[in-house]
Amino acid sequence: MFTTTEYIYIDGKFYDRADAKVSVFDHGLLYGDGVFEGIRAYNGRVFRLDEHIDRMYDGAKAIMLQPPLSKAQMKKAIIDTLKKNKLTDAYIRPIITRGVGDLGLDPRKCAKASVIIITVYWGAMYGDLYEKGLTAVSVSTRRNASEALPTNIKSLNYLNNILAKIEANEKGGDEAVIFDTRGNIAEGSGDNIFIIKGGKVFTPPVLQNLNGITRACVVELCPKLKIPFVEQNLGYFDMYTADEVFVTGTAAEIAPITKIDGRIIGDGKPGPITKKLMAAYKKLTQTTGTPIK
Ligand code: PXG
Repeated sequence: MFTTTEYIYIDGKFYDRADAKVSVFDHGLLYGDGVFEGIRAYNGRVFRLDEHIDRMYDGAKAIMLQPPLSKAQMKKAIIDTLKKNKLTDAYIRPIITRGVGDLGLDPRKCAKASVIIITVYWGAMYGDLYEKGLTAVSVSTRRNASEALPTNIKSLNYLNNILAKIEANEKGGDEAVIFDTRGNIAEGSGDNIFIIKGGKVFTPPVLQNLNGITRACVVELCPKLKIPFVEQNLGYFDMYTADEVFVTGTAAEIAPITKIDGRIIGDGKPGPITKKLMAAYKKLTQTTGTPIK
């Protein structure tokens, strides 16, 4: 999936992969104290760059983390890193950590936040599964409640999602379906979930999950393609009896799910509405975005 890259940005300097290191006293490592993003560049353009940076800075604000760069400086640093690595199609991982502190939790000990930008060449995440469909399994791990840690903060604390992924792996699924503590479908381990029934597209609201940027693209595309779209809470029954199911994410893009907990979805192949949305999303990623040059 990932290939080696030459240069990694850390606090204004570029380092070779082997020399790109952070302090063991960085609270990003010690406590998962920080925020990150997953962004993609297609065809020489960074897709939805402003939306990703806005989400990262909103998350930083929510955890009282002062980014050392303005949004404009962060975007420039991302573009510069892509240029330095001569990348036109890439996965981009900007990270803001709380920075170097001591062994106590108190973030006041961390004088300055750190910025890391990793860029790598990236192709399709799920290979031939875009044609075959993925197998999903519901997991016992619940999405951490937003009342405990707002799920809209894309923080460096991903253990909740990793536990879901481990469980999906153990159960032989490509992706997990995570429920919230109220019993509604929340999302996948790294993607949002949609179902289609009777020609309508449904997805849960963005309260107990991440407000996905790919999700927002689907919400935007539905009216353009004259597909009715409904945001509402969903449960097991809705998912098992759906005509089509798909997940969305920057890494996964739009990926069809054709089997969930042993139930075959629709006729077991990616359905027509999912395919229509996949084609429209592909066109969007190939033709829009912030130019790298
Ligand atoms: N929910 C969660 C929990 C996520 O982490 C999404 C939804 C989709 O959001 P976007 O904005 O990308 O449409 C994500 C995406 C991975 C991976 O390896 C995925 C994400 C982060 C890191 C890794 O699949 N986030």
